Amino acid sequence: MMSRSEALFQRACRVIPGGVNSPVRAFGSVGETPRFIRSANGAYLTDADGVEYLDFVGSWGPMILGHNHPAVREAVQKACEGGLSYGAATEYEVQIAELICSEVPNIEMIRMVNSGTEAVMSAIRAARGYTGRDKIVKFMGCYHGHSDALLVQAGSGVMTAGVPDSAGVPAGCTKDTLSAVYNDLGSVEKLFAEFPEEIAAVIVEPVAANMGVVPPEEGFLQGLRSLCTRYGAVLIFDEVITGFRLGFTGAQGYFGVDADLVTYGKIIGAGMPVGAYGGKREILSLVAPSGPVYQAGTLSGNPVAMQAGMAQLKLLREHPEIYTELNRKGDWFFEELKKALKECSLPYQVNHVGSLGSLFFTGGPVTDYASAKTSDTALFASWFRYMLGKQIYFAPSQFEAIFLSAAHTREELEQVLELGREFLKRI
Ligand code: KE4
Repeated sequence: MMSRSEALFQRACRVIPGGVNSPVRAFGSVGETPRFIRSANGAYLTDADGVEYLDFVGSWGPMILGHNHPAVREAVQKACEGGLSYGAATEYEVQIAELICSEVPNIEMIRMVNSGTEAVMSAIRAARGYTGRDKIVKFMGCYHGHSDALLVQAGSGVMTAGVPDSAGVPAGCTKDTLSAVYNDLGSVEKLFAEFPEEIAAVIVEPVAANMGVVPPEEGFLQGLRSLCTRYGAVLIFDEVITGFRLGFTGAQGYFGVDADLVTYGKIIGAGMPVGAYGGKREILSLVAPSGPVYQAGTLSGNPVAMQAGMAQLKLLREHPEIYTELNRKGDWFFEELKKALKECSLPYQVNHVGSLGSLFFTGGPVTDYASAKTSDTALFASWFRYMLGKQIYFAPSQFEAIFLSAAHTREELEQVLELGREFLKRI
């Protein structure tokens, strides 16, 4: 008898490309039928067949408090009573912008958009408008959404699919995109030496989380800061994942490095479609209608989404202990995973920063795209299938992250570690 997910997937494949609205959801690299989810609560998902899973994806990051948090749900329910969208300015977008600008370093102004892709695309345009330069530097294995110029040796679903770039992107769109090696400052210095006055921006995931999780090595982010200052380029921190996850001040606060522009997504919408880009007033004031850099959006600053995001950010701001506990939980969990590997004398790697981490099925350290790609994706797939069979839902790709939330309990994590040991003992 076919499961409901299987039946739904068959139907979906007839009317939606690949049966999904975002490629990584298709479970393509793990040889499983994608689970169609019916509901979620706290740390759990429930699929169309009523099977419950302990969830380590958390909608790819937004669910830092766990799914369906009462404060967020009630804010959305109340917001809906006022209607869904006006296409006009509202107090709600002012409130969330004031909160972020008052609490996060270097965010003097911020513009709301509808996705991380849109936030990054717009930040790049603002940096180009501000400097009058065309070239941008990105890092192999980092993923910044699917805008043309950034689909160059990208991570996440692109890396999972094993296609270095995308079809349909004209060479003209990527000719000004330069690729560097994550954690290799020399590779960036070389590009600046070659194009000393042509680089508008360097964009970096301050903790790379789209080739699996790869932390910045000591001095890497600080080095990017000095290079951008020296050559007059804009430093963009893509904090779509790290923003409001590592702490309320994100990676800037966590690592003590100042960016010029920061992009956000995920947590600031609490699960509703929200992205944002913010930073120095002298750059943001060039964005229309106050300046010549055009950017717009019908649903930008949507009142329901703003109230959802505000409810989540207010909770995080008023309860900093959430971060202390979450980061401590992450340190404990990922260190225990390392111990389990040692107990089984397995050479595999665990990278993590706070509540973000990855288990890489490769024998050497994972510090960049090339080393991440040495991972045994077939072995990852069997790990994934084993865990899914035990009702543990990890990201269906070696090149994604494990997201812990405030809703995961120590007991649940201990059970997962026990299951992990069982799997690892069989390898
Ligand atoms: P969205 O357009 O998907 O909202 O954000 C793009 C983006 C930008 N920057 C970073 C650092 C990101 O991680 C993302 C999107 N993250 C992926 C997960 N690795 C989204 C999952 C998906 O594509 O379905």
